[in-house]
Amino acid sequence: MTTKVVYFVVDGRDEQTEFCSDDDTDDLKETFRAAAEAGPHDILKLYNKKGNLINISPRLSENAPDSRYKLEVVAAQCTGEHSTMASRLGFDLSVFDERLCALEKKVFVDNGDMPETVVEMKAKVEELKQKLEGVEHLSWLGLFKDISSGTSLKPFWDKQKSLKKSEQHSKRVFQKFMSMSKVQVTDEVREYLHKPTFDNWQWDESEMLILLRQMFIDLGFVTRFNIELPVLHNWLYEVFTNYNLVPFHNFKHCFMVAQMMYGLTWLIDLPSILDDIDILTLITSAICHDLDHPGYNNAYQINARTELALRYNDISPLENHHCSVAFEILEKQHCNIFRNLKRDEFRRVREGMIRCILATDMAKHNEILGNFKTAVQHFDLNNKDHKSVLMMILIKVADISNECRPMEVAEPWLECLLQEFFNQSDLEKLEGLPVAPFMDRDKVTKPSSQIGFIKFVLLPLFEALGILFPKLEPHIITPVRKALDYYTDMQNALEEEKHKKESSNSVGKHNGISNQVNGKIQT
Ligand code: BYE
Ligand code: ZN
Repeated sequence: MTTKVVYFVVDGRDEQTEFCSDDDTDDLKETFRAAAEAGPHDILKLYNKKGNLINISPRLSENAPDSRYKLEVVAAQCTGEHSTMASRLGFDLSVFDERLCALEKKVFVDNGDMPETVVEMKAKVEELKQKLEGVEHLSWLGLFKDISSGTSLKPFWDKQKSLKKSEQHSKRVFQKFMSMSKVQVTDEVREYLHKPTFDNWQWDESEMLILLRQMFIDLGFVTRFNIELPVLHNWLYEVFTNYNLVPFHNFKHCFMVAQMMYGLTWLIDLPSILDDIDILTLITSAICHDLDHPGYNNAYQINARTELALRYNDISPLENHHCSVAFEILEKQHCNIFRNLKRDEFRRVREGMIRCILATDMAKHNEILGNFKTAVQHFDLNNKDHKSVLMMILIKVADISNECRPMEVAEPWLECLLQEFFNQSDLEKLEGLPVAPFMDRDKVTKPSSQIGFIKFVLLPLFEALGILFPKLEPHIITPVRKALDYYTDMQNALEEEKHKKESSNSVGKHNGISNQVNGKIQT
């Protein structure tokens, strides 16, 4: 075993190191890294006197102080989309953090006391971490341009592509759908499909296509409007492929809204108060109401000045888009379920669908509910405006009705919604756009979001509809009140847990809330 000494210069400083020929290469690199004050992701380059790049290894030849090697540090390249600003800057604070923690432990065990320097170092790392987190959202100012140029985040439209279903997946669903299309749906399932307690999580997408087809058959649309079955299949499949792979506003959400509309149709016996064109309008609107949703809401579209916001001048960009895609699909004759409608019938369906789909913009909520409450006072089905606002309320109710469902059905939907919201707020932080507090993963919990939403949005809306249709009370109002109790209990349990943690003097950064989205609350 021979001991070697090498001399080198780094950053204008003279340094030297001693090592053994059978030392570990990584250990030696670590020594050089320390001498260069480099981070774990930095690239080290060692040059000899001739300016040739040489390998850092224990086989490195010894040299003399007057023929020093030259050590250079190159900031690490950032290729990952998810890399933080810290790692883009060439160091990863979490590694320092981990190392310090290990050091802290060791020192504490060995010494029984914490040296001032370690405490100081920890505070420094924490301070630096916070500073970086604090400016990370300012990336849009271009402050970090040179660091991230060429390697930075993918542009928005690139991300969009990945939201699209793969052809392979879509084709498999279509094949399964077609292979089942001759199969009879049992009376039991047809009956179950009428109920707001229907559990979507038990069915796959091709089965949902079959069930949507069944709704068209059982409502008598296929015969009444002379809809050819192959056209219905093509249309349903086209609708399916035009829903994106986003956590919430996906094809399953479309199915659930359509199924709730279908359930309401039977529960309040809509055919006795509306004509078949109106019911066709309602069910078709429900199926089309979120077509091609990108998973980011109108506020994002407007603030980020997306193509959609530009096209629709900030006026309900998403809802205008959903509706436009719906009619683009219907323009293809092999998908046009309305192709045998009379000109006047088509005109009415189109007008109605545009009205219903645009009514799903929650920015219009108070206006629509206000109009409905006024109409309810002396409701008259012969009044066109009354009928129109009733249809708008029905699609709105179906759209946000998850909490009417049994808890096992509703709660995963809330998790999907929060996931979509968190994805948006993460992107907004990254792009330096305004973030709505209800979307912020640091501010929102399942109960905190639902308690207010149920009290101030769901109950007033459902109760207004309940005045016109008292029969609905046990189906939509009672379960929502139960959901309110459920989330109130959850809130209390969370508060208690927080207090317990605080009193046992282990106040940490995590309050157990952020875990909720993926896991169930532990009480
Ligand atoms: C709404 C608007 C857009 C998309 F964060 C979805 F508390 C919704 F505000 N929906 N749909 C169902 C909902 C629900 N929003 C909320 N709860 C629902 O059950 C509240 C939200 C989680 C939040 Cl309104
Ligand atoms: Zn929707």
